[in-house]
Amino acid sequence: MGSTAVDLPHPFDPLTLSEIETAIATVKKAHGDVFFHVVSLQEPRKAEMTAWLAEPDTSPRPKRVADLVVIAPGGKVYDGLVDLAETKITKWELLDGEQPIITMEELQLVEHIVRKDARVIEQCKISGICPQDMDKVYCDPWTIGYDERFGSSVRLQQALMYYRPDVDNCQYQYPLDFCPIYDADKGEIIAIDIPKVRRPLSKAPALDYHPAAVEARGGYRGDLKPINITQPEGVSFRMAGREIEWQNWKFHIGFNYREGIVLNNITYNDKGTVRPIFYRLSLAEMVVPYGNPEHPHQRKHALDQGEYGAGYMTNSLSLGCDCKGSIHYLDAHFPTRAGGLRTIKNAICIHEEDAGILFKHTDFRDESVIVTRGRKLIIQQIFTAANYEYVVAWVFHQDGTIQPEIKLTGILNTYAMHPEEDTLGWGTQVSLGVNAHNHQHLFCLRIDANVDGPNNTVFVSDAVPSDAAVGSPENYYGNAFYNRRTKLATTAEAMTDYHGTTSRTWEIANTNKLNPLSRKPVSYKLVSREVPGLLPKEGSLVWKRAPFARHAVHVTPYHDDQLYPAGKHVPQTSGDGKPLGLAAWTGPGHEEDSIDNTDIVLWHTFGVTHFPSPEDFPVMPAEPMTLLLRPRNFFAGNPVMDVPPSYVSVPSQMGKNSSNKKKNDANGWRGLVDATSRLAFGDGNGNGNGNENGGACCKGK
Ligand code: ABN
Ligand code: CU
Repeated sequence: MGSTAVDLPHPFDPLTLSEIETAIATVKKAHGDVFFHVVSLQEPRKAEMTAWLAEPDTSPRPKRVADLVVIAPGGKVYDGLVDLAETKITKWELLDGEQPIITMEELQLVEHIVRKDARVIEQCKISGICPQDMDKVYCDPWTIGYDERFGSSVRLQQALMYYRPDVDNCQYQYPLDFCPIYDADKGEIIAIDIPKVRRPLSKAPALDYHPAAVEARGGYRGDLKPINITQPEGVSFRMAGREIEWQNWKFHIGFNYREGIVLNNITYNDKGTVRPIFYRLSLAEMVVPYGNPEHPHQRKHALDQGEYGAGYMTNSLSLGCDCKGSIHYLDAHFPTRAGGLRTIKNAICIHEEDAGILFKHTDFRDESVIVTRGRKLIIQQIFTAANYEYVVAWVFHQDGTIQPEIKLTGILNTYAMHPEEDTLGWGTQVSLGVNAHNHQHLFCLRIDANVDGPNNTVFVSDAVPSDAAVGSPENYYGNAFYNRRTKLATTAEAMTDYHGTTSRTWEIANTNKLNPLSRKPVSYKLVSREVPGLLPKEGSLVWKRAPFARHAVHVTPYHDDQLYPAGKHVPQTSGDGKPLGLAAWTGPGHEEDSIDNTDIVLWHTFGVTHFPSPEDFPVMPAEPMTLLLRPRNFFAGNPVMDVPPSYVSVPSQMGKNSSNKKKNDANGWRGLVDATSRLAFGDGNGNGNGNENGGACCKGK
């Protein structure tokens, strides 16, 4: 029977430190010392979990299970499961030619090896670096991606090389032109890729972003006054463990090594009825393909989540810097590779922000007005994928909208450039001697839908003109247009792309339930406008390895464990042979799988194509990408009319009789005017910049 003990982790909670410890001890007891690449929650099977969520007091509580990936001596890779209550290994499967996620510990070994390798020292000399300066040579070791010369069985990394003459220099401004390849099993460099045309080390002066460098170039701007965010009465959300409640929303905040933040069991309380919307939301994978055709840059297409892990790379966030205001933090716990424990403090921050105007209307006849300010709830993490930072925010709005947002900042991936070199259009000189190659940042959002229940259907929605000709009886004046909704009934039909010209959106609908007014199915609409197609061609390495990037939308019937759209073990996949991830779930034998009125997962790939420019260097101002999951025909009306207005006056109060207006002030209808807001430059009559009446919008006095 289900337990309600408060000290038990919620079934969606990430593994606790002691659960990670138990899983590791169980494996060590059976198999001795191995390297732990993954020790993470195997999320409960959905059928069990939904039964428990519906009846937590009477349904069995889902078991706590650890999902493990280890490398045993001899480079043998195992996928395992440990039943934590029973301390029992329930699965132990030897993998053939698959490489688990790379850990930061593995990456950090490579730099030391590279510096001591005679062939690397020789190449540095050719580039113009003396052997005694090898301590100034650095590398960003990337998984090799895939290289047909070496295959998948040997664990390999490619070392992207840089020179950093001063330890405080921007790491990416003196790239070197050769690329050593590191064999992780042997612990040595086994090859070096050397370009046909050499690009010696740039002699350009350093361009840095640290304080001394900024001071040397004129210093920091001095005209910024503080902005403080105050919440004198605290926050408006409540946490029970990792479950949050805010403005009718309720959901669970999980976190794992790979996807980072995972949101589960997202519901909205619609005037007393708790309505399910999404069973699970996460950023499931991403890929950053680079567009320079010269060998070996085809290997540069980081699948950062499957290869390195958005959880493993996550930052410890700090108050007032990464997030301002009243912040609630959650930590993340992981294994070390050797089987220890590590904690990333403040891995997730949770806070509210003002969201601008929620709604407003002024009656132009009498200037009666209603203005209501909105606020948003933000669940955020930031991860550092070597040179780049990704700020991932899950933004919840009061009106039922969820807005995933990713900001891109950090430093460009760079390559050496000869002073006379033409970038041939494949990149841009962003600083003297620094070529930043064209690339894309494509993210795959996994939407496990539950719109008023598990049985959902996706429609592609296009704004189109009437088919009828101008002058025809149906469209005599030619002005008719409508919303064409096309049902996606099978996985094959669901592979769809974005069209800006038809304002294309995708509707996740529950066709079993109609809105009482519009008579349309209740739905959540995916509104996403930054949806570049994958630019590397069909058949290219990245096209094969990142099947999710081939279309803006894929839809699959739900199956437990179908979580990773480029496969579970991503390093060194070729994309040939056994199809992986979405290529398997939508490929041969599955094209006709029904996604009509059933439990479905929608996979959405969005992002940006980045043609670098000097403004992006030496560190990039953050570039946001965003999309919306919006209720459409979901509510029976505007769901936020009960949010207290900041100011309201009604026509009957707006007569010329000023005493009437005063009375209206006293009755409180003006609402919750922000008493800390002030006129920026006084009131225009030479008075100071205070406003005792609480801000510029108190015009009903
Ligand atoms: N972007 C590729 C990457 C991520 C983390 C560490 C090394 C390389
Ligand atoms: Cu970029």
